[in-house]
Amino acid sequence: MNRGIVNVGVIGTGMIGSLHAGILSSRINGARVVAVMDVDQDRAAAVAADCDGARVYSDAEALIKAADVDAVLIASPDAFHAEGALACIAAGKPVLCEKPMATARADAECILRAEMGAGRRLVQVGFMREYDRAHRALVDLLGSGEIGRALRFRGIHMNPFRSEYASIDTAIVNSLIHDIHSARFMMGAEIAEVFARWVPANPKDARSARYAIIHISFDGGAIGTLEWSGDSGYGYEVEVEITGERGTAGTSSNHSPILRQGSTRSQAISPDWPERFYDAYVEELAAWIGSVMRGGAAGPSAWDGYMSLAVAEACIKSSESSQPERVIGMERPAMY
Ligand code: ISE
Repeated sequence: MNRGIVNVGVIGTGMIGSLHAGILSSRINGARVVAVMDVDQDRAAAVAADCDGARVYSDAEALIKAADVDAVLIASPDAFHAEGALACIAAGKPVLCEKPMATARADAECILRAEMGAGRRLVQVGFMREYDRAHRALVDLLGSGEIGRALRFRGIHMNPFRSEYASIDTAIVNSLIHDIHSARFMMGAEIAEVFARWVPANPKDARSARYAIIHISFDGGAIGTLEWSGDSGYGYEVEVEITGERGTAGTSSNHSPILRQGSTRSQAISPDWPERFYDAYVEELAAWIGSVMRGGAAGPSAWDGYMSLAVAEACIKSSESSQPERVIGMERPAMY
C-alpha cells in the first residue's frame, strides 16, 4: 500500500461491479481502482476508462496476483465468487466478495477454513444492508432495549422482474440470501429451522418462482417470515419489522415526498436496488477501505457468508421436501 492509498482490483464489471468501481473512484478517499477484469472486454474497458484508465484484465487470477493490487472486489457472477475469494486468501489480499460468498455451503466452508488457516480476517461479504441507515437505526433501537426481547422478524423484499430469478433455487441463493443475513444480524441469533413455500412464475414449471414466503425459527425461540417477490409489478422495496415484548418497530426507508394531486395521494418507490441502496454501498465501501488501511477486514464476515448459505441450503431442501428443515452448520469458530 502506497502513501495511504489502497489500490483496488475489481473482478466483474456488470451492474454491481461497475457501481462499486464508480463509487470507489469518485466517492471514497484513499481508494483507487487500478485494475478491472471481465470476460466482456469492451464492458471492462468502458469501466476502466471511467476509473482514470485502470488496466483491463481478462483473467481474474492474474489481477489478484498483480503486484500493485492491494485489495480485490469480487463482483463476478455468483458461481465464480468462491474461487476468487480463495485465490485472494492464498495471495494474502483483503477481499470484498459480493453476496453470496459461494453458491453452496461446502464451498463457503472451504473459504472459512482457508481464512482460519491464514490466521486473520481477509474477507468481507457484500451484505450492504448492514450499512443502510434505516436498518442501522432499527438495530440501534433494538439495542437500546426500547421494545424488549425480539420475538418476531418480518422481512419484505420486492423486486422488479429480472430474468435471473428463473427458479426458487436462484431466488434463494442470489436474492433471499440478503433477507437471511438481515434476519440473523438484526435478531442477533442464528436461524435454526426453515419452511419454504412459493408460487411459481410459470404454472407449468413448479420450481419457477414468483412469490416466496420462508417461515423461520431462531435459536432461542423467536420466529419470523421472509417474504420475497421476483416480480412486484411496481418497483423495488425492502422493509423489516420486528416485534418485541413491548412494541413493534420497523424500518422507515422511503423518504420521497407524499404527493396529493388530482384526487390521488402518491409516493414514489425506488425502481431497483442500485437506487434504494446507493448510500449503503458508499458506506460499505468506505468502511471496507478503512479496514484495509488498518490491515484487516471488518463488517459481514466469512462466517456470515457461510451461515447464510447453510440457511439457504436448508431453504432449498425444504422447497424439495415440502417440510420444515433444520439448518445444518458447523459450530461458530473462535476466530469469528
Ligand atoms: C441483487 O443481486 C442484489 O443484491 C439486490 O440487493 C437484491 O435485492 C436483488 O434481489 C439481487 O438480485
